[in-house]
Amino acid sequence: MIQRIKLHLLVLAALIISACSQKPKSIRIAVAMPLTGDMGTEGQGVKRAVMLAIEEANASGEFSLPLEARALDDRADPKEAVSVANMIASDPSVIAVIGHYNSGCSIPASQVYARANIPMISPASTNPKLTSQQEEPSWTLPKCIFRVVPTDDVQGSFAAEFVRGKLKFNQVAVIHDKSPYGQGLAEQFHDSFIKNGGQVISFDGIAIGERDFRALLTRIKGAKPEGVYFGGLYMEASLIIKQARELGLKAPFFSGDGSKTDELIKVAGGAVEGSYFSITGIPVEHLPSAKPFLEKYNQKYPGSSVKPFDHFGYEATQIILTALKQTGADRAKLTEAIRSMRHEGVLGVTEFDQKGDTKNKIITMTQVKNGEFVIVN
Ligand code: ABU
Repeated sequence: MIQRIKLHLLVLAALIISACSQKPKSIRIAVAMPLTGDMGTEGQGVKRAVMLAIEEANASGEFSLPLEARALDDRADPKEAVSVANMIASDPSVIAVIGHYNSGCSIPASQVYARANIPMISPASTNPKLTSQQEEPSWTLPKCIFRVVPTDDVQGSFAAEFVRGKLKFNQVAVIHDKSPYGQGLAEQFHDSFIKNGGQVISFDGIAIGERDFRALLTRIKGAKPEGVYFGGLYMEASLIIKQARELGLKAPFFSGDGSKTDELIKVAGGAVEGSYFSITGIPVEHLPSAKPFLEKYNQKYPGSSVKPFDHFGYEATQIILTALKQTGADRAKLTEAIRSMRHEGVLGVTEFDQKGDTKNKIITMTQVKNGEFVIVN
């Protein structure tokens, strides 16, 4: 009996030694996005862009091991995002993460990645806290959180200055979806609009997933705002615009980068005509440096329209691949290489500041005209 136990222990030890000494057969980059639900359309776009970059890298012959994307669905749910982050952190073949999409997911997940010193680059999350938390005295983890999009303090102020300074509106109503992104952006807009001499006549929160906004919109209509600003995502934005127009609330509608997608036009239809949406960066179709990306994307994915954050996802992947060429597959070394990188690619030049934010601060205002987003500022 004792002999048999000894034999089993020996076999077990041999298996463990063999597993530990096995060289990885591939290098993985995780893509943590909402891949289902309302936001699934947007996350799937980023996933397509990341896979395109990885396919090109494999074809280049510049990497010693095959590269793979490991895509995981966070369902735009913060709890699911943390669960996904734990799965990623415990996969030794994952060297970096592209994600998450929603700030409400990125912020809690980032702490999991930091504990494992896995570099994370968000292509879409714009709440300032995602990176600024790394500057807090209580932050003792590696500073491995980055993003390639400008933050909501920049975007909220830009939108408020447009509404107040360019359109000369005096009084607006503000609605938000109570998420870190939506509420944060609405607060930035609110503060900047008031700082510029405007008046915010109401400030209300709705819930993501809510479908009937008529009671709130009826109250707002009674207050006669010159404009309505919404901080949140495209599904709620579409329904708010539709229901506002049905109720005869005709004041122009404004929102941000979480609402600006062709899905909004599909849901809201003609009701969205004339509405304004600020976006991070320059629309991809107007970006000369993104022309090769667009051609390759359209060739690989015929029939799939490029979503607003796809080129950011592609660029984030290129940054990781450039770092990988410099350092090899070492999470900590990759973080340092990304931090000091000057990357020239689809977005032009990307460099990161102390916090891990891109130094690019461009915001563009678009307006829906004849069913298309047109640049107006
Ligand atoms: N920035 C657009 C929406 C994603 C987010 O920050 O939650």
